[in-house]
Amino acid sequence: MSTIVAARRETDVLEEFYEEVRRIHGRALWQTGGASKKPATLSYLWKYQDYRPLLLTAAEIVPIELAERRVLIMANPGILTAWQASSTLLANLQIIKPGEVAPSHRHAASALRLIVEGRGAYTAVDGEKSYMDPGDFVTTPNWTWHDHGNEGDECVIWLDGLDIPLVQVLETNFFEIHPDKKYPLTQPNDLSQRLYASGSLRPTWVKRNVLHSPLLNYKFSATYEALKRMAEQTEGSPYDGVSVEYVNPLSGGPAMATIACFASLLQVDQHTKAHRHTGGTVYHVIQGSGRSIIGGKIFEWDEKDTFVVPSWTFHEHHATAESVLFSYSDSAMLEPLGLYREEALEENGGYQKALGKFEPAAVPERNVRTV
Ligand code: 1HN
Repeated sequence: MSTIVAARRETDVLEEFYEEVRRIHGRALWQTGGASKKPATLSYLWKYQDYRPLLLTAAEIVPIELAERRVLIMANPGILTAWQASSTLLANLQIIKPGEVAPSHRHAASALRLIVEGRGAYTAVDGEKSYMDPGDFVTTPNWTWHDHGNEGDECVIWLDGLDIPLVQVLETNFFEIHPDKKYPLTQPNDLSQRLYASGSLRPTWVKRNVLHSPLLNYKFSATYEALKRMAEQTEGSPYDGVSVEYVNPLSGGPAMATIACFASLLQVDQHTKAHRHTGGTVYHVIQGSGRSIIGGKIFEWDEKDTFVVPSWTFHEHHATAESVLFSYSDSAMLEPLGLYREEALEENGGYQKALGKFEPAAVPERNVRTV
């Protein structure tokens, strides 16, 4: 028998074997590509100037009763669900008009708000109400009742971050609507700020809760002041500038079990070095302007823009004005699971060679459902 015929026989035998495995809903591991599959999260940037007019239009034409939460999703075009910013996190913009209430509900997913513009809106979480100002970072830990309202005279817009994709993958997603529009207020407004905002003084009568921060609202005024005070003495991290984590004041751990949140101050013309780490990270520009090089591509950002750095992707920031970047990431979970790793770029003095500029992805066909 010729070697060619023998080889063909062997191929036929293998094909037949794979077909038999498929018939029992199996796959041969060595045929799957396994761990070498590329992650789907793309480095991506959403411009606030694109979103703002559409949010204002939504406020005109979509009643809050219909939407429950009037939210536009910033969807990563690399991910087929078409509703998540990274493999584990959502990034949305929510608008609420004067006089409106987004009714009380709770879910297994953890959520955060970063206020983008407008004053006079509040979030109430498990009976405590807090009014929110631009730049404030507000926690909604998982399974807490929360409603939002706008008691001011202008529209209020904020960034919502949620870990729903993670909770869905774990098949642990629960959701409940409260029978009342507003959950009853059972605490003085901003009690948690009085108890915990000092950070270094722990009320002794309160039990430690390591799962999530008891502080509802981390005021921007206090965060900014702390960052400026630090920046008088240090340049901070070579990769993130003067960067702080919003921690749980009772444990020193992340603000929420699944989401770690940070604020970084970059000086005019500060250019951080490139590093990469596990943990997909969503950045939001509280103030300032500049560019980040992410995976070799230049992303130009302005105030209120949002961008995502996928896990294990080199990134560095170059501020062209004094800038404050808010960020949140799934890294909170990674360290306890032994999955956190970090690496500095060695070559080229620690800076990436930019290979081009970010371009928005092509828009898919209308109404193509890709879920
Ligand atoms: C949600 O409950 C809120 O409570 C915002 O404000 C955005 C996106 C997906 C699912 C639930 C909120 C959300 C959300």
